[in-house]
This record gives sequence, structure tokens and C-alpha cells, in this order.
Amino acid sequence: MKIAIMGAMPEEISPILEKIGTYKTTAYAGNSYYEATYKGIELVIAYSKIGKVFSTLTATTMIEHFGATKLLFSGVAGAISSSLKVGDLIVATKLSQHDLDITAFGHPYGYVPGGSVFVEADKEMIEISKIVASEMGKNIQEGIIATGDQFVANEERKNWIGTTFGADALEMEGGSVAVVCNALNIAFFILRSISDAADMDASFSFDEFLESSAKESAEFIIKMVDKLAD
Ligand code: 4EZ
Repeated sequence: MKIAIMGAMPEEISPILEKIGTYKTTAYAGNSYYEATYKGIELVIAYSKIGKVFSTLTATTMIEHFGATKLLFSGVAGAISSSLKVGDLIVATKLSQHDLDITAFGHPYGYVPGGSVFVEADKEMIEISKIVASEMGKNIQEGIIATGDQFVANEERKNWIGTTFGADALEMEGGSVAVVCNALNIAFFILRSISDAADMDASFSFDEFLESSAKESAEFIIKMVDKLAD
């Protein structure tokens, strides 16, 4: 077993790198990949840069080049569901691409022929996350995450994504990572901590809470790895 841990931004993986201590850095495909052995488990860690294209490249590289057999994503997200507040954790049950649109041909939003509107995350790791959450005394919500190449800072757009996909949170990488892992048969787990509410104050909230929320998510991911190592 070799576990890939990815984020989109440096802030999303630095708490993990700090925790594991020593690692080997490899430059590959325009990015840096960090490899380590932690509690007897091989890890490959990277931040992809923001968005669906970079996250697709990084997820694929971690699997095809570095040999990852499971993938865990850690990061922050904008809340859609009013029950999600800054710092809260959401684990994706399934993910979609909210900006994928060939509706002009009668297809639903998020769908292209050969694909599917939603990609489901690994059920086993979601079950493990519930155990981890109870051991940590933390609340973790399951929900649908919608992904697109835009920072949503608009109530109308956010509500449209919520209604169209039944989504509880939104971000810019999970849906593409899900497509990669699904295609390559790699179990994946997408965790996000809320940094903002994807509304007109989103950019300010994001700037204020990126670091603390990213840390919330990263700490949980480390506990997940601890559990997988048992
Ligand atoms: C993308 N990530 C945001 C990156 C923003 C600015 C320099 C998560 C996220 C997000 N994505 C947090 N809040 C969001 C929102 N309101 N819309 C989209 O994965 C980088």
C-alpha cells in the first residue's frame, strides 16, 4: 500500500509535511512530490496548484508515476449547506463538476457521454473516517461536493450549484481527482474543512480562515493515515 496525500495549495499539505518530519523531494511534471515512510506506510504527498486541470495532472502522476494505491485529499471548501460553518469538516460521498455543460445537446449539467454526473468516493474509507471522528471527538458531515474552475463568491451561483447537484460544499479539485481515481480503480477519500460560504464575503473569509481550516482538515487526514496503518 502506498498512500497519496494531496492538496491544491501549499497551506493544505504543509501541516502534513511538518508532522511526518523527513521526506524526499522529487521534481516531476512541473511540480514537487514528497515521499516518506510514516508508521510503516509509504506516502507520496503533493499540492497540485488550484483547479481541475492541475489536480488531474497531480492525481494521475501520483498513481501512474509514483505508484500510489489509495488517495486522500485534504483541503478547504466553500459551504453551500447552511449547517456547514467555518472550520467544519465535510467528507464527500460523491462529487460532480458543476461547470461541465453540454446542456445544449439535451444532456444534464455535469454530464458528458462516457462519463457520469457523479463519481462516488470509497465507502470503506468513509466508514473509517466515522471511527476516526468519534475517536477524535469531532463532528464530520457527509455530503455531496461540487467542483468547478471558479472561486464562487456569489449567492446566486452557489444556490444554483446546490439545487442542480444537491451539493453541500464546493471547491475546485475534488471532482477531477474523483474522475482520475475512478478511471484508474484507486480508492479515494476527499475531505474539506469550510473556509467560507461562497457568498459575497467569500474571498475575505477565505483569506482569514485558509490556514486554520486547512489545518483542521490536515490533522484529520493524518489520523486517517494512522488508522489505515493499524
Ligand atoms: C479551491 N479552493 C479555493 C482556492 C482559492 C485563491 C488564491 C477551495 C475553496 C473554494 N473553491 C474554498 N472556498 C471556495 C469557493 N468559495 N469557491 C471555490 O479548491 C485560491
